[in-house]
Amino acid sequence: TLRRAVCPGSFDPITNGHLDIIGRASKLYDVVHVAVMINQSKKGLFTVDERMELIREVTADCGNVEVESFHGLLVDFCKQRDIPAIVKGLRAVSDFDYELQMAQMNNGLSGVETLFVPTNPTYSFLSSSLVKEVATWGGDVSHLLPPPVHTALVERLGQK
Ligand code: COD
Repeated sequence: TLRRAVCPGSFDPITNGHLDIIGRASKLYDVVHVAVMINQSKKGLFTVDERMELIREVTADCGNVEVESFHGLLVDFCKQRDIPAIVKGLRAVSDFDYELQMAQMNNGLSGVETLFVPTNPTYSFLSSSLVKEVATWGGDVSHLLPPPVHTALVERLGQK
Protein backbone atom coordinates (compact mmCIF):
# COMPACT_ATOMS: atom_id res chain seq x y z
CA THR A 1 0.00 0.00 0.00
CA LEU A 2 1.10 3.55 -0.72
CA ARG A 3 2.46 5.72 2.07
CA ARG A 4 0.56 8.99 2.07
CA ALA A 5 0.93 12.37 3.75
CA VAL A 6 -0.86 15.69 3.50
CA CYS A 7 0.54 19.23 3.40
CA PRO A 8 -2.41 21.48 4.30
CA GLY A 9 -2.68 25.23 4.09
CA SER A 10 -4.35 28.27 2.60
CA PHE A 11 -1.71 28.74 -0.09
CA ASP A 12 -2.89 32.25 -1.03
CA PRO A 13 -0.59 32.01 -2.94
CA ILE A 14 1.96 29.19 -2.65
CA THR A 15 5.47 30.51 -1.83
CA ASN A 16 8.96 29.04 -2.08
CA GLY A 17 8.64 28.21 1.63
CA HIS A 18 5.58 26.02 1.01
CA LEU A 19 7.17 24.49 -2.06
CA ASP A 20 10.31 23.57 -0.12
CA ILE A 21 8.24 21.65 2.46
CA ILE A 22 6.10 19.93 -0.19
CA GLY A 23 9.20 18.92 -2.17
CA ARG A 24 10.90 17.48 0.89
CA ALA A 25 7.74 15.59 1.89
CA SER A 26 7.45 14.21 -1.65
CA LYS A 27 10.83 12.50 -1.19
CA LEU A 28 9.69 10.81 2.03
CA TYR A 29 6.25 9.57 0.96
CA ASP A 30 4.81 7.75 -2.04
CA VAL A 31 2.02 10.28 -2.46
CA VAL A 32 1.78 13.81 -1.04
CA HIS A 33 -1.66 15.39 -1.00
CA VAL A 34 -1.65 19.16 -0.97
CA ALA A 35 -4.92 20.27 0.62
CA VAL A 36 -6.11 23.82 0.02
CA MET A 37 -8.34 24.24 3.05
CA ILE A 38 -11.36 26.46 2.38
CA ASN A 39 -11.91 29.13 5.00
CA GLN A 40 -15.10 31.05 4.25
CA SER A 41 -14.31 33.82 6.70
CA LYS A 42 -11.04 34.67 4.91
CA LYS A 43 -11.48 36.13 1.47
CA GLY A 44 -8.37 35.34 -0.51
CA LEU A 45 -6.50 37.29 -3.14
CA PHE A 46 -6.73 34.18 -5.33
CA THR A 47 -9.75 31.88 -5.64
CA VAL A 48 -9.36 28.32 -4.42
CA ASP A 49 -9.32 27.11 -8.05
CA GLU A 50 -6.59 29.59 -8.96
CA ARG A 51 -4.50 28.49 -5.97
CA MET A 52 -4.89 24.82 -6.91
CA GLU A 53 -3.92 25.53 -10.51
CA LEU A 54 -0.76 27.37 -9.43
CA ILE A 55 0.18 24.59 -6.99
CA ARG A 56 -0.33 21.96 -9.71
CA GLU A 57 1.89 23.89 -12.09
CA VAL A 58 4.79 24.36 -9.65
CA THR A 59 4.68 20.85 -8.12
CA ALA A 60 4.41 19.01 -11.44
CA ASP A 61 8.05 17.89 -11.48
CA CYS A 62 7.72 16.20 -8.08
CA GLY A 63 5.68 13.53 -9.86
CA ASN A 64 3.78 12.31 -6.77
CA VAL A 65 1.86 15.39 -5.60
CA GLU A 66 -1.94 15.51 -5.73
CA VAL A 67 -3.67 18.85 -5.27
CA GLU A 68 -7.18 19.08 -3.85
CA SER A 69 -9.37 21.53 -1.97
CA PHE A 70 -11.38 20.70 1.14
CA HIS A 71 -14.13 22.31 3.11
CA GLY A 72 -14.19 21.01 6.68
CA LEU A 73 -11.83 19.48 9.19
CA LEU A 74 -8.37 18.38 8.16
CA VAL A 75 -8.85 15.12 10.09
CA ASP A 76 -11.85 14.31 7.86
CA PHE A 77 -9.78 14.95 4.73
CA CYS A 78 -7.25 12.48 6.15
CA LYS A 79 -9.84 9.86 7.13
CA GLN A 80 -11.50 9.88 3.72
CA ARG A 81 -8.16 9.19 1.99
CA ASP A 82 -6.49 6.96 4.56
CA ILE A 83 -3.74 9.50 5.25
CA PRO A 84 -1.95 8.86 8.57
CA ALA A 85 0.43 11.85 8.54
CA ILE A 86 0.27 15.64 8.29
CA VAL A 87 3.53 17.34 7.29
CA LYS A 88 3.99 20.95 8.37
CA GLY A 89 6.85 23.41 8.10
CA LEU A 90 8.02 25.17 11.24
CA ARG A 91 9.49 28.60 10.70
CA ALA A 92 10.18 29.92 14.18
CA VAL A 93 9.08 29.60 17.79
CA SER A 94 6.21 31.90 16.90
CA ASP A 95 4.70 29.06 14.80
CA PHE A 96 5.23 26.51 17.51
CA ASP A 97 2.43 27.20 20.04
CA TYR A 98 -0.33 27.21 17.46
CA GLU A 99 1.06 24.29 15.47
CA LEU A 100 1.47 22.20 18.64
CA GLN A 101 -2.11 22.98 19.63
CA MET A 102 -3.46 21.92 16.22
CA ALA A 103 -1.27 18.80 16.15
CA GLN A 104 -2.53 17.70 19.56
CA MET A 105 -6.14 18.49 18.71
CA ASN A 106 -5.92 16.57 15.42
CA ASN A 107 -4.26 13.61 17.12
CA GLY A 108 -6.92 13.57 19.81
CA LEU A 109 -9.72 13.75 17.22
CA SER A 110 -8.55 10.92 15.00
CA GLY A 111 -5.08 9.62 15.85
CA VAL A 112 -3.47 11.32 12.85
CA GLU A 113 0.19 12.26 13.45
CA THR A 114 1.78 15.62 12.59
CA LEU A 115 5.43 15.74 11.50
CA PHE A 116 7.30 19.04 11.56
CA VAL A 117 9.98 19.85 9.03
CA PRO A 118 12.31 22.72 9.93
CA THR A 119 12.04 25.41 7.30
CA ASN A 120 14.90 26.16 4.98
CA PRO A 121 16.49 29.20 6.73
CA THR A 122 16.29 31.13 3.45
CA TYR A 123 12.51 31.11 3.85
CA SER A 124 12.14 31.34 7.62
CA PHE A 125 10.67 34.86 7.46
CA LEU A 126 8.40 34.12 4.53
CA SER A 127 4.61 34.02 4.54
CA SER A 128 1.92 34.48 1.90
CA SER A 129 0.53 37.51 3.72
CA LEU A 130 3.91 39.30 3.93
CA VAL A 131 4.58 38.61 0.27
CA LYS A 132 1.20 40.12 -0.66
CA GLU A 133 1.81 43.17 1.51
CA VAL A 134 5.27 43.84 0.12
CA ALA A 135 4.13 43.28 -3.47
CA THR A 136 1.12 45.58 -2.99
CA TRP A 137 3.51 48.45 -2.32
CA GLY A 138 5.79 47.58 -5.20
CA GLY A 139 8.50 45.67 -3.29
CA ASP A 140 10.37 42.96 -5.17
CA VAL A 141 9.27 39.47 -4.09
CA SER A 142 10.36 37.62 -7.23
CA HIS A 143 12.98 35.59 -5.33
CA LEU A 144 10.37 34.37 -2.83
CA LEU A 145 7.87 32.86 -5.27
CA PRO A 146 7.97 30.28 -8.05
CA PRO A 147 8.01 32.26 -11.36
CA PRO A 148 4.42 31.44 -12.47
CA VAL A 149 3.15 32.51 -9.03
CA HIS A 150 5.09 35.77 -9.20
CA THR A 151 3.61 36.49 -12.61
CA ALA A 152 0.09 35.75 -11.36
CA LEU A 153 0.58 37.94 -8.28
CA VAL A 154 1.87 40.95 -10.21
CA GLU A 155 -1.01 40.57 -12.65
CA ARG A 156 -3.63 40.29 -9.90
CA LEU A 157 -2.34 43.30 -7.98
CA GLY A 158 -2.23 45.32 -11.19
CA GLN A 159 -5.95 44.64 -11.69
CA LYS A 160 -6.88 46.07 -8.29
N1 COD B 1 8.61 27.79 5.43
C1 COD B 1 8.19 26.55 5.76
N2 COD B 1 6.90 26.20 5.87
C2 COD B 1 6.00 27.13 5.63
C3 COD B 1 6.35 28.44 5.29
C4 COD B 1 7.73 28.76 5.19
N3 COD B 1 8.15 30.00 4.87
N4 COD B 1 5.22 29.15 5.14
C5 COD B 1 4.21 28.29 5.39
N5 COD B 1 4.68 27.07 5.68
C6 COD B 1 3.93 25.82 5.97
C7 COD B 1 3.50 25.72 7.39
O1 COD B 1 3.55 24.37 7.76
C8 COD B 1 2.07 26.14 7.34
O2 COD B 1 1.30 25.51 8.33
C9 COD B 1 1.65 25.61 5.97
O3 COD B 1 2.80 25.79 5.17
C10 COD B 1 0.49 26.37 5.35
O4 COD B 1 0.70 27.75 5.44
P1 COD B 1 -0.49 28.78 5.07
O5 COD B 1 -0.14 30.09 5.61
O6 COD B 1 -0.80 28.65 3.62
O7 COD B 1 -1.74 28.14 5.76
P2 COD B 1 -2.42 28.37 7.18
O8 COD B 1 -1.45 28.58 8.27
O9 COD B 1 -3.50 29.37 6.98
O10 COD B 1 -3.07 26.88 7.34
C11 COD B 1 -3.81 26.51 8.46
C12 COD B 1 -4.65 25.25 8.14
C13 COD B 1 -5.52 25.48 6.93
C14 COD B 1 -3.72 24.07 7.90
C15 COD B 1 -5.52 25.01 9.40
O11 COD B 1 -6.25 26.17 9.70
C16 COD B 1 -6.48 23.84 9.19
O12 COD B 1 -6.09 22.68 9.30
N6 COD B 1 -7.75 24.16 8.87
C17 COD B 1 -8.77 23.18 8.55
C18 COD B 1 -9.90 23.18 9.61
C19 COD B 1 -9.50 22.34 10.80
O13 COD B 1 -9.26 21.15 10.71
N7 COD B 1 -9.42 23.00 11.96
C20 COD B 1 -9.02 22.39 13.20
C21 COD B 1 -7.53 22.41 13.39
S1 COD B 1 -7.08 21.64 14.94
